[in-house]
Amino acid sequence: MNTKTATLLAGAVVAILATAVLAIAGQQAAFAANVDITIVPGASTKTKDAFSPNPAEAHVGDTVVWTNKDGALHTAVSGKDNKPDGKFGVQSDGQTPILIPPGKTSEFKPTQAGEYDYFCSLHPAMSGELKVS
Ligand SMILES: [Cu+2]
Repeated sequence: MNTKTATLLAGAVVAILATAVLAIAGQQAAFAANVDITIVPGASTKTKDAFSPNPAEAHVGDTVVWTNKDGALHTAVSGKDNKPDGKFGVQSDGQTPILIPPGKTSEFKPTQAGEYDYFCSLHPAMSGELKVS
């Protein structure tokens, strides 16, 4: 084997390894998905149909993203009956809702499986459920 052949072979091995590493990295990225929930137009006067899909399903490690497609301010606060339980949708004090202006988003990355109820603190009839497995 001359030097030129050896260099070409080494280059080919590096290219194959790089491709394998990229493929593995791509697969790992695919495991954590975005789960999109829409706050639908006219949500202020809706109930369980204010959020779509409802219930929504996610896995631990996913990023759940609420997008406000209505023209009014809304929130997506974990808890039930207008009582925040502090799991998501509130500021670090555990009570103050995070506002989602029209066209904006709010995110939650679940770290534990479970069924999470949530609601809009400005329109408590708006209620949803997030199932995390
Ligand atoms: Cu609302």
